[in-house]
Amino acid sequence: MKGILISIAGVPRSLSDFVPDNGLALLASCLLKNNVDVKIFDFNLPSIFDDIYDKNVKSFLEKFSNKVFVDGKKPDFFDILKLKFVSSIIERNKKNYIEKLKNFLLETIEKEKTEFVGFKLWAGDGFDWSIEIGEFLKKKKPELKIFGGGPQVDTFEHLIFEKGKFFDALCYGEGEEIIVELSNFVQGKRKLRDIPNLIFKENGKIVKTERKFIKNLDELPFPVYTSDIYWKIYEKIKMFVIDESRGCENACFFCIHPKKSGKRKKKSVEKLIEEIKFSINKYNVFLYRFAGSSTPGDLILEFAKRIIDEGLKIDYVNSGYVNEFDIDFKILKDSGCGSIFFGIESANEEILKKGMNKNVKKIDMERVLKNCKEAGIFTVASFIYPAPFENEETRKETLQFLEKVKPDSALIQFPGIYPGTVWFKYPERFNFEIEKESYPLKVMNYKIKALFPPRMWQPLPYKVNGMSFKEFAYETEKFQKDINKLGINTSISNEDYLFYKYSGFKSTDEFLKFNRVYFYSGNSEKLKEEIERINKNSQRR
Ligand code: B12
Repeated sequence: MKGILISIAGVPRSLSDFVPDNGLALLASCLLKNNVDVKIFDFNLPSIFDDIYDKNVKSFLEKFSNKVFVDGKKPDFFDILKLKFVSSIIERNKKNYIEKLKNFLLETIEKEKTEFVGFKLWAGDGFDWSIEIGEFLKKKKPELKIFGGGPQVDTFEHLIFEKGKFFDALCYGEGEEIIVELSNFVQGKRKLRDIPNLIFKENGKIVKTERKFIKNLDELPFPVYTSDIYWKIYEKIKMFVIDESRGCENACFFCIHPKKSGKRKKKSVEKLIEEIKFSINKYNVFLYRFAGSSTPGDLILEFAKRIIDEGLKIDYVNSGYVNEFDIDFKILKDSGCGSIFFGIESANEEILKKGMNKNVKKIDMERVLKNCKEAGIFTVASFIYPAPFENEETRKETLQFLEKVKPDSALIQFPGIYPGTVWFKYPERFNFEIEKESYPLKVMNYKIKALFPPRMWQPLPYKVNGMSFKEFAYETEKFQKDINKLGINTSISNEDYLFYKYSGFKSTDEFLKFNRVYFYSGNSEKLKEEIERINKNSQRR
């Protein structure tokens, strides 16, 4: 029995796109344990730029991005005209690239006699490309079973069938047991109706089977990243994502997690240490990013103590919820914790409570962020701006908070409304105006126009505090600029910090500037060199 797992996320936009996909590596591991021969095709690689950005495109974008990002000059009228022209060439090249992927996958499937394909579905370009390729494969090989799973299914569920009718089944929630059952289905040993976490069509009607959660994360096998299974793993960054916890108790109104992963579960520290040791010995990997959207504070502290006791020399980053992080950050720092991402969202307690369901006190946020920074951990605070109920006063309050706390980086996003969240369910409660019926289908394949600033993207069809997309995206941009004026960076995430640490760049500013140029102009050579440096430097211990 042979299967392949595929991830296509579109044109890479940041170094984190080059981190190996732990989700697919875990599914592959489950399949291997059940004697299914599997391969992972993760097309999120620097070399993708060579297919999509041809020589002329690269050369114009390099000049343009050096002018704008390095020299800090404003683009003129002719630059914008040329940018529009280049953008249309890129769109044409993307079409050719999809054709290339189709043929490559079809040849592989025919040569290997593959019986099923599983797509991990992402948003944006990656979603459209996966649908187009899946449709093509099904047409050429009707007997081939095609499944879909991943974050996009958790958000849009059965609506995915509106764009991709060819899927034999979609998997929502956790997929470890499901992918094995699906391979049994392909062999005729199981019926779809008897497999949990599925959405499929029967006689034209949508069927959703019962939800099942993994009970004990310790029982999961380790993800598999060997080069015989994971295609072109050598082009990826040597950083592993460690699935230390799933689910979250906090139920923030904007977050999909209460729906995706249910109640919180944690891996034991014992198992985590075993996984780290295994990754060092087998793969020579020393950089880690925890997967949990909020890593439990008690778990990370226990983990840190064990890392120190065992004398393991690693670097890792994680995310945290303020109320759980009144902990001794020095221990974390000594164990190799390089950076923590805190979802702060706003400094105004009423916005937090009424708009986000976050019962966090400003005084606690200040203390935790300050303690984290003082321990020498690169402290990232993320904000949603403009938030529901935002006004001049609350804007000022968040700016003053930032001035006082001075995190190492403050990431600012406008409110994103995901189907399946409380924000989407009751928009009127949060000052959002949204056409609920048509919204999910409109945003399912929403594309970020990477070459242009957000205000020039296709407008998202909702209003925030009475403002249209153009208006609120402009507010976000202005807020970012005001934060920059405080001397605070607004672009570096927690994992970026580790990439920076080992990238060889002299300052975070330099790291940002050059990476902006590389990604903007599709400079795959420079990206590959940078990845090599990160991989080499992070192993020198
Ligand atoms: C770690 C992480 C990453 C890692 C690893 C990828 C991963 N595992 O998803 C890295 C750093 C590579 C990454 C990158 C990106 N990420 Co990310 N990432 C996360 C994060 C924080 C945790 C994911 C995780 O490890 N989950 C645990 C693993 C085991 O779950 P999983 O991968 O989803 O797979 C399980 C199921 O989904 C299912 N499944 C998945 N695929 C399939 C396929 C089949 C056939 C079946 C049956 C089942 C199945 O089974 C798996 C096992 O249970 C989540 C937020 C969160 N806390 O969930 C965001 C998140 C998944 N990322 C997100 C985004 C947007 C991105 C980027 C596009 C960021 C960017 N550059 O803009 C990139 C692109 C990805 C790429 N491949 O290049 C979004 C996805 C939104 C969407 N609808 O697409 C999320 C939800 C965050 C958010 N709210 O914005 N990410």
